[in-house]
Amino acid sequence: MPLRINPARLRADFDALARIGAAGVGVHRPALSANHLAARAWLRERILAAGLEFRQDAAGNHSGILRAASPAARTLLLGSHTDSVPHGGRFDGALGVLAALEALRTVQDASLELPVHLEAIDFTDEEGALVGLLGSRALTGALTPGELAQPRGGLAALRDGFARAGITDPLGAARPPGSLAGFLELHIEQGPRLIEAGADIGIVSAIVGIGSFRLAFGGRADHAGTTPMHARRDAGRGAAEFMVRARGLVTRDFPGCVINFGRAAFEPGAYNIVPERAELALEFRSPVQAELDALEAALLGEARRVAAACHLELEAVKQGCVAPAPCAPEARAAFAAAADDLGLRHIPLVSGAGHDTQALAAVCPAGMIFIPSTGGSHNPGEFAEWEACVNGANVLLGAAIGWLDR
Ligand code: HGY
Ligand code: MN
Ligand code: MN
Repeated sequence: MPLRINPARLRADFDALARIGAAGVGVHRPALSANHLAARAWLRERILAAGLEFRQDAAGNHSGILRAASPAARTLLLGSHTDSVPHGGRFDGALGVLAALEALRTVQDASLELPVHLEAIDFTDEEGALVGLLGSRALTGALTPGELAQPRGGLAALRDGFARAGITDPLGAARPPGSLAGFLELHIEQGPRLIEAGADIGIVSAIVGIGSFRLAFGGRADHAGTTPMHARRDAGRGAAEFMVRARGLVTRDFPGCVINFGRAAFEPGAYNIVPERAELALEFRSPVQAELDALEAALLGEARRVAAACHLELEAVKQGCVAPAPCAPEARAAFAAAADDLGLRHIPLVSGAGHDTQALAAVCPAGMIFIPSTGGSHNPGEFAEWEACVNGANVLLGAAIGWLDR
């Protein structure tokens, strides 16, 4: 009889974690906030209560470890993230961390001897409240001093978060090359495709690349009543025109891509002052690096044209860029075999969301699965049926064990 997780134990953990930083039906646990640190303290307690080894690395990544007999064994990582977007959902990331912990407990309960150390990990700042994929890219050695010097969440937020969490040198989290046997992640789909296809499991084939810029249009503060319309250098007008034209550019010329302006801020920000400065948080995504590069160039060119037409200055500061990543064939095969063993219908999917898996893919075979979810995501209403969560956790467990037999 293949191993199965303990649904009641997983459910108890899921409900307990969802109460930490709860905001309505969702959660508000931005990376390294007090709510997030409370969630991590709870996770540490659950890891120790399970009799597993607890580890916190230099980037704050929290892990439970089930050691192999041989100290020289490599590590198979399972996990995701417990940080959330502001006022997000209770499934995004959390399900993957708890399913990983449940997989370790199930293997331990069965006294299964594995040839690898099995590690359930909660990566720091997956969502980018500070840097984005901070913990996973620190663990793989990809995080750079430059990213820490110019974090997309701002230096003050990064410093305050690190101070709260006692993180002093996140670059020290890099694992020795070759020490990782692989990485597997369970996540909700955060979109409609699995439900539309009537599938139980999405086996991710590739994960989009993500570029982000802080754009600022610079004009001149003026009286909103006495300054003739033709005489204004209105930074707000530049930002507004660019947002509309950028969306048109993507839908017309880059149909496989997406773009988002998550924040717009005008300064000085009064009803009766023509805005002097307009700052935009720009993010864009493509599953293909060359297309991501071409889209970046097209967007910056459009921003320059708008600035010139509106007699404005333009400041464009790159806030990070994560490469698209294919998922490892051996991970995809292990997930497919595990889903087949469970009689679950699976389809391949490209991920439009970024995930820690794409960071790990740079240093070891990495892959992930989705379960169907409704209510969108990055909002409190994201939801997954509990049966789907249990299916996903069992596929994660089955793939981890099956991986080692391959
Ligand atoms: O933004 C993303 O795609 C992920 O949820 N961090
Ligand atoms: Mn996530
Ligand atoms: Mn997310």
